[in-house]
Amino acid sequence: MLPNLKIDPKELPERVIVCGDPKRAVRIASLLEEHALVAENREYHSYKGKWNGTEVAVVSHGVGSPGAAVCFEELAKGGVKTIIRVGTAGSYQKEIEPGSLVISSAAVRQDGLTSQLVPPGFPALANRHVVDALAAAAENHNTGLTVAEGITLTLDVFYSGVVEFPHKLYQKAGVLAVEMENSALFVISALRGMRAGSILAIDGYADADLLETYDPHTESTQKAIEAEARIALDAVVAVK
Ligand code: R1X
Repeated sequence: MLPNLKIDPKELPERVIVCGDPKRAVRIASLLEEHALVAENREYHSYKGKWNGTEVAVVSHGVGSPGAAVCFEELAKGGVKTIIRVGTAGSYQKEIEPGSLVISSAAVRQDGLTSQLVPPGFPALANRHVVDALAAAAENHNTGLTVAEGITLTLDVFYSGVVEFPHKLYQKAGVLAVEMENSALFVISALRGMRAGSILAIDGYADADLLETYDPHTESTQKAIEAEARIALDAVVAVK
């Protein structure tokens, strides 16, 4: 039994969608044929079903890299081979407006967790086949939403304190968006021989004062989340 996910590895398909929010997991799972709850423990809620005839699980990982890492490690231990994260993120670039989608090709490791797993220069890379599958699925869906692909940044801080994070530097370097779990997913996948990717719905601007402005419940963000879920499901079953 996987202790935190509370799943018998025999229940786990090799292809998994992960997302932070347990409620989003049930929403995504409800799109699957023959969907059923597999387990619920802490923030880790797991469902499975079929997408175009292929078995897929949907598992929530909660907010932040350390908790999410527990989920990713146990998925690896359970024999999972392909993971796509369906997440949300704040944009770094004006033209990537709320309601857009971002496919992450790599993550800047500004989290605390991965430096306790691997040395500083170790890259956090998405798997190129997964990135390609996400890009192809996004094109097929023809949602009319802006879809960007490139480097994202993983940060532990959501609401800032008194230390100023150098957002401008990363914006200038062309980083597209900021979220809190991709680097954990990409590093752990590299260490454990899994293929991982991530698609993100933009729910605001990362350098804004989030305590004043953050609202992920708008219609445009919800529409982007619905679109990214379907794109990720197509990609997770398509990836060779
Ligand atoms: O990755 C970030 C985190 O899981 C994006 O949104 C969540 C915080 O609201």
